[in-house]
Amino acid sequence: MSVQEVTVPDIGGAEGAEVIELLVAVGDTVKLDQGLIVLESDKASIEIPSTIAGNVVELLVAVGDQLAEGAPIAKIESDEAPEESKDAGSDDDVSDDARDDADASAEKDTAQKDSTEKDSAEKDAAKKDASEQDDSAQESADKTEEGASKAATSSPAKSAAPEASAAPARATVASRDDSAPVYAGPAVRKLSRELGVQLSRVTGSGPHSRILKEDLQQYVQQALQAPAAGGAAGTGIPAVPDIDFGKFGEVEVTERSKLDKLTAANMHRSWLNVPHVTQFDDADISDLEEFRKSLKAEAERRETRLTPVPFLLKACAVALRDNPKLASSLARDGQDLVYKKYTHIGMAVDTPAGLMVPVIRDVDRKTIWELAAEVAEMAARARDRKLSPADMQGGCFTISSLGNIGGNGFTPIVNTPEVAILGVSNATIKPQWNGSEFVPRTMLPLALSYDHRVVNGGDGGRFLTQLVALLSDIRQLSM
Ligand code: CAO
Repeated sequence: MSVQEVTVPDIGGAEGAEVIELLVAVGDTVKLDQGLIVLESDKASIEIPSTIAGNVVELLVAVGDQLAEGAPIAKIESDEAPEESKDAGSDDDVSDDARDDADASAEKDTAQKDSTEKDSAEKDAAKKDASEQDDSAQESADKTEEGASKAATSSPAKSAAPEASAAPARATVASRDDSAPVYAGPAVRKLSRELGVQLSRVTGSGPHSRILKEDLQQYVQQALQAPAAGGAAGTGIPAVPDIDFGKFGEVEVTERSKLDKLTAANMHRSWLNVPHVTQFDDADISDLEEFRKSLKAEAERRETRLTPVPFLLKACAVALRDNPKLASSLARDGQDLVYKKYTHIGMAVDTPAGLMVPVIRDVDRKTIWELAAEVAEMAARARDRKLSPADMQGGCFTISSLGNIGGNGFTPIVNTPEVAILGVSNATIKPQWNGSEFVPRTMLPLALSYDHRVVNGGDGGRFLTQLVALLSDIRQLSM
């Protein structure tokens, strides 16, 4: 019989890891590789195994101690000689397998505060857990990912999409400790891998927030029920935290309109699917504005209004004719490009109920007066909620004009399955250099966003340059 000291092995660069759990007590019989304590660094919780089988005669650490490599943990009386080779290999074990087992041992959570409370059933459960362990490589990969996730995400980020759909879960997550380690047994870990669930996002209902199988099942159920636009379930994208704003002051919660929710889903889909590029330019519309204003009386006679929008529609129709890719759509999972022989252009309309995009058909074949009348009519019907679904279908391109509202630029989101959209901002008078002096000109800021899978910078640049030229000299619109 000899008494040997078990020390902290190389724990993978963790400096000053804290003892968060004692897994054995004086008098316990331990097997080789059985966990003695759990250390927690800023990256992971690590179970430190015994390098020898025998009886624990003295525990040299307490919960809360900071330990580094070489620190003594326990004295173990054994009739075996210490296994040098095992010692040498144990570093690796700790880096991989022991890390994997760390949370398994946390199942014996009553041992964390008082090892004497441990009962044999728990020991049996721990043994069972240990026997359930998977292939260590896979376990290690899982653990690494989880460790990284723990280090990289804050507590709010852990409150993933599913919590958004369940008030009780929300409350639980909101109060969850940011730095709390994830406690779950190997069986639960295995199930989480099979289901593709990151355990750091699951709220544990067991002692010490240990994650039970039921917690995992509830998480998955909530994830499946969560509305697509409400979170990032299943996408792998970290969900936006669900905040209780009432904690900071008075709030009023109102239900969003159906239209708002639909728009949100469309925007989200476009934003996630389309690699966006936005190009900017200013068109000198001084002459256009002069011409437009000269037609005011004629417009009144025709009982309509002539704003810059009909000119924009017309100019876009010409530029789309010459740059047909910007009016195309991807088909067959991105394999084919569909070129359209028609020029239907959508026009974003701001309505009290939300954003609507009626489509003006055959823009290329209509006069400015016809377009002016149709813009006014479509905008009125949109605001009166009198558009039919057919009125909003079939667009090849969209114009979103915020010129009447203000601002000098914005980056519009492509209205899929279209591949390009023009954002129009407020025209203002700016000094322009004419070669010999600065002159005041009315400049219209334009932003062209496009789907970079279809439209290259060259395509976009040519389209926008032509558009600027057309708006700067509207005589070309008739060419
Ligand atoms: N710069 C300066 N003034 C502009 C302008 C511009 N780019 N565009 C329009 N105006 C002026 C018009 O000339 C008009 O003034 P006058 O009567 O003195 O000529 C005034 O703004 C009001 O125009 P309007 O809004 O009544 O009509 P419109 O044809 O310019 O626009 C519509 C129609 C439907 C595009 C617009 O009303 C609208 O809803 N825009 C918002 C679109 C939107 O929400 N886009 C964002 C989508 S993403 O969230």
